[in-house]
Amino acid sequence: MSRNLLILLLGLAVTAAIVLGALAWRHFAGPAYSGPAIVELGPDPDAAYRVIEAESPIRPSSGAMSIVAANDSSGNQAMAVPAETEKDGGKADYGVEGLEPGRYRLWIRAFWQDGCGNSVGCAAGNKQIVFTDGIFDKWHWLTVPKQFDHTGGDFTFSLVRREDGIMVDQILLTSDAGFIPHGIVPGK
Ligand SMILES: [Ca+2]
Repeated sequence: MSRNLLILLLGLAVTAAIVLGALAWRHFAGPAYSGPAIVELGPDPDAAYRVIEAESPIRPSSGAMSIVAANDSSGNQAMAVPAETEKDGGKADYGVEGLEPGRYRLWIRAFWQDGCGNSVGCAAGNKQIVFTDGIFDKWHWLTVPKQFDHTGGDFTFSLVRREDGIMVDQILLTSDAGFIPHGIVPGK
């Protein structure tokens, strides 16, 4: 083997190690979040996709709704109503700046403890919807059939306590009606 070929092969090996190392770091480190994390993503260039970390409300949450450490969640944190909390009420407020006009669908990545802890309300203006389903003890995305129209500009909404024993990791607002999120939605 010639000396030049050896140097070339060594160079390729070092480059591959650096690339693989960077990919592994990205995979394990996950997206870096600081403050209210609102990111853009999605396959449809004409649609809006906004992701909010549930543990990043625009003001401190109230009542029994509080930020908790959570395995397998984005940022390792979630907004929760801890099981058997003795606190009353519970609300967390969120805001998205400059949301594009359109018809939107709201998704949440939730973890329900059981059939007595499997719902959370979401209020925007004078409207309220309820997220609930029968998938327990695992993170999953869920939505509601109803979409809403936004005329453009800032959009604010709240998660509202209904039951205890629930956690919400991420919230997704999208004007892509057919988009179905899976797993942790990446930031950038
Ligand atoms: Ca989170």
